[in-house]
Amino acid sequence: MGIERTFSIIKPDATRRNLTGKINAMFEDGGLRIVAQKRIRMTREQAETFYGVHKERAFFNDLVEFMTSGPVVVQVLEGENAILRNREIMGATNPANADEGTVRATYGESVEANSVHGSDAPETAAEEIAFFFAGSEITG
Ligand code: RTP
Ligand code: MG
Repeated sequence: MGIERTFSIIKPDATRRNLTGKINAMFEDGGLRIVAQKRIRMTREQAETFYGVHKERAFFNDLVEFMTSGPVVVQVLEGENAILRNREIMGATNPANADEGTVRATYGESVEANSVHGSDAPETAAEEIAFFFAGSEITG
């Protein structure tokens, strides 16, 4: 518990539909503060490394293709219990199973094009933040 930071990505399906502001409002209304943010085009190498834990999965190549198909917004979100809070705001991986009012239920198109990523634990949050941001780019 306490104030935590988590890593978030607004995925290409959402940037394509110009939903960055609407999704950020859901994070902010949910009690999270955006303490770092940049819009980038992920390289294939970055996507493969970032999702390395899934490299044996059948969906890996499609996922890398999708995550490099358009711009993404990488972010650091800060707040009370931010990792779990963000996962509540996002909803279940598959938008069909996500609770009403969550980002994925509202905007997700499919299990792959599910609009957002959020870290799942303190260790992965720290790794994912460091993968995309220098300490000097984050201000609380
Ligand atoms: P995330 O890491 O993005 O927050 O999502 P998650 O923990 O809810 O889902 P995870 O199992 O870690 O999967 C990572 C991302 O891979 C895509 N995916 N596609 N085609 C499929 O069956 C499938 N399953 C997962 C999704 O974009 C998911 O967020
Ligand atoms: Mg995951």
